Amino acid sequence: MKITRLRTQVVHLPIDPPIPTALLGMIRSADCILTFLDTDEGITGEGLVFSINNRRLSVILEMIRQLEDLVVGMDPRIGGALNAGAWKELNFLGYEGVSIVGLAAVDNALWDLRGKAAGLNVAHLIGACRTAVPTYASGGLWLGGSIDELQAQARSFVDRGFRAMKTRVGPTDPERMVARVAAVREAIGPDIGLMVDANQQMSVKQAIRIGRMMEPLNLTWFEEPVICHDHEGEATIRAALDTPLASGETVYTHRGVLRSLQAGACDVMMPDLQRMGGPTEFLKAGHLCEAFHIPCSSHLFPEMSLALLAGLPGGYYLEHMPWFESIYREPIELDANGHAIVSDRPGWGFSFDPDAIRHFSA
Ligand code: SMN
Ligand code: MG
Repeated sequence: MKITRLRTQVVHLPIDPPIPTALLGMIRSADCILTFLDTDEGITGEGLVFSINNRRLSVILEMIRQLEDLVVGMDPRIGGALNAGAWKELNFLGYEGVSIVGLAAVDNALWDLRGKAAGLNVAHLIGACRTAVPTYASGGLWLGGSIDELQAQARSFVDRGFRAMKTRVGPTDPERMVARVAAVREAIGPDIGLMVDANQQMSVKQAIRIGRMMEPLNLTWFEEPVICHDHEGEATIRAALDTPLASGETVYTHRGVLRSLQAGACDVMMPDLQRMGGPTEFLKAGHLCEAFHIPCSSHLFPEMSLALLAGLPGGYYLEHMPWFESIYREPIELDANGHAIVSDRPGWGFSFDPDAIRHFSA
């Protein structure tokens, strides 16, 4: 089997109502570049990367297109050669940012193709450790809204079968911030997992103070309290709190994850498939986490990350973000424990819906 062509398709997925965030302002859309790798045997691999609010999407698109010559002619069974080749090619531009996001788009499609060519889900292709992965609802409990609305949404996640969820904090006074988290805990009771994400907006001292105030709320983790480059600061906060500290969504490639692990920056790593540079790098990052005894979660991209977390011995919570679900034919299903079920369908097990592509590409 040989890859004959790389195709791309931009789709604009509205986020309605828009989401207020501390880091990125209002989020109104998830704009995706769907990437397809066609083969001479009629099988096509599919993957996606994205940008928020359509920002600089065309730059990413051009980067992906510029990588086509690395995969055309390739036998997908020898797909590991993509990264080896890309590493040399990207040396000039660097191993963070657009170059790595471009690589991720291609590698995401390549792993789907390898699974489809083998007739196996990617989880089974790599040797799954579990049939379902714990997951948490992440598409809600944003900044803004009243306490009543926050509590109603938290209860609605439990009603839908979730056994864990994440809320965001900032920018407001600590008492108000913690009161909102406490209200969520009160609404869901003690048995549901609760994460808090500060999106890098605190100082080390603020994070320790607010983290201490939240200790009685028995959080599953406190995420990205300080700016992503400050691994020393993260390590200081981690040492000061009993609550596990989560980080990693803003680091690039397994080398970024290694630096974070070496700095002792977190109790939970949450690599982002697009910033890793695709599944090849994500899995390397996951294995590094195992060597450091740190559970490996995921950031965004649940339809692809599910198979990868199922295949990692230290695979931990899948972030269930609903932003991309309208472009896929199949939804992520939860079992009775609120875990995301690994599909038996080949490749990612989630495929793009041509009608949805037409609808959202207009
Ligand atoms: C997040 C990331 C990207 C956009 C919105 C929110 C957040 C998360 O940090 O972890 O989901
Ligand atoms: Mg986050």
